[in-house]
Amino acid sequence: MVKARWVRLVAGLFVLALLVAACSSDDDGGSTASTGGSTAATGATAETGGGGGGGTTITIANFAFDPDTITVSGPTEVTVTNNDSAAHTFTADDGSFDVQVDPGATETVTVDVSASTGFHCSFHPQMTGNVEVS
Ligand SMILES: [Cu+2]
Repeated sequence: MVKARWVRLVAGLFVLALLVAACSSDDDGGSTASTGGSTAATGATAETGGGGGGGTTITIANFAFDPDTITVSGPTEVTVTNNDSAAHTFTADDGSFDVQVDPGATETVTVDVSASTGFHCSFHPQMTGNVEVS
């Protein structure tokens, strides 16, 4: 008789525990939702990355720009990496942008030109290229 009452009590506690557990997992659902929110924020960051992806990359190697012609439409971030052992610059013929890129370094400059222009390296006049506006 006492044993049966125990069993009922334990069974009752067990059901109670299940209910609490169920509530807890609802809470987990809630925090999963807020995790989703921060994932959305990360998505916004990815969008920014996408904008950067719209940028252009130029590599300098063997005293030459590669590619030596880039096309922009509106202000464009251009990332220039110098793989040479000499310093170079990425300089607009019209002076609208000018950045020095040391050996092994990467620099980013905003190219904002309204008309096509040439660019060059200030140190090595034979290094030239063109920005075309689309
Ligand atoms: Cu140079």
